[in-house]
Amino acid sequence: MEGLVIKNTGSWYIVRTEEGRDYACKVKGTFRLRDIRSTNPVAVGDRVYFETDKEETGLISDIADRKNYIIRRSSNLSKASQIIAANLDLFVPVVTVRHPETSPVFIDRLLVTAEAYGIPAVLVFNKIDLYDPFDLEYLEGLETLYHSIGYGTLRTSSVTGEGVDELRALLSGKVTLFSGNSGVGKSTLVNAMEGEEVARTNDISSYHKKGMHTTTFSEMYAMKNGGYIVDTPGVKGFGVVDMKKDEISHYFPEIFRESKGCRFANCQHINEPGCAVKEAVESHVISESRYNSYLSIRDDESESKYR
Ligand SMILES: Nc1nc2c(ncn2[C@@H]2O[C@H](COP(=O)(O)OP(=O)(O)O)[C@@H](O)[C@H]2O)c(=O)[nH]1
Ligand SMILES: [Mg+2]
Ligand SMILES: [Zn+2]
Repeated sequence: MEGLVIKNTGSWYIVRTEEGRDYACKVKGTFRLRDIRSTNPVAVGDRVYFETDKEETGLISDIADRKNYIIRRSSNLSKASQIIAANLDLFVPVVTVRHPETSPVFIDRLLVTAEAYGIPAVLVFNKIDLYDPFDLEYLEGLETLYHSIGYGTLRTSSVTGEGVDELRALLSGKVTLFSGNSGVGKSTLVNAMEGEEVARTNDISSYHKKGMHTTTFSEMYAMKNGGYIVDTPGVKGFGVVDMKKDEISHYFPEIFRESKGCRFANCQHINEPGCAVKEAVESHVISESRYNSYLSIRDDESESKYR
């Protein structure tokens, strides 16, 4: 049998078949993942083959080739990584200008991740019902900046419903990863799009469990009009495993574009002579904020700040 992994409970994978039947599956003992050291060989979004002799349970025997997958380092101690999701069509950083403020470097960190995996990204600015005139002015600046680089953006509010229909239409028929700081309203947005509570939110009662995540494993929500949303639990950010320091500039499209004018082919755009990127920052062709994110992500790549 064949199906799509829609949930990982830690001990079981929930696999949904084409007909919409769910099977709780385990991974066959002999099965080995070939290409990656991972704490979870199977991830949500994986298309798997499984054997079943019972009504509702099965054994996964193979995974179809993935078109992409997103990983997170499991801990500082181990080099193993956790696959968050596979076969994504769209990456949606959900960010907020306020309550809480998402830092520009974190926004860029998420976009760099999308670029590194080659997944199209659309930035969602959420909770816009809470923004005062100053926040809205700041937001306009951000929108202009990200549009100029080539990213689409959307304003949303689960309270007023603004942007919710547009977002639902954008996601229709796709497997989309929602990512962003905890508390920005990802789960509430999923519920707003679906018109019912499908994703658990961080409401008042769960604030008692300080530091604990509502869920530990990734889960995909099947949307009514087709498509799935992966709502990553408590993901503060994830390192792009194996992203080399001198590759980071490739994931800032505007920096990459300007870097072709640098005197040295291996220019890192720090303080080399004839650096076209630094010139572009000085003439405001590249934003200072983006350039600072570039430097910051470069510095952090060997550290653990974002994990
Ligand atoms: N004012 C306002 N509050 C929101 C909005 N979306 C979510 N919230 C609140 O923000 C908190 C965190 O939401 P949640 O969906 O759990 O965030 P998540 O951690 O990103 O999944 C909850 O108290 C929500 O009620 C919004 O659009 N406007
Ligand atoms: Mg949530
Ligand atoms: Zn340069």
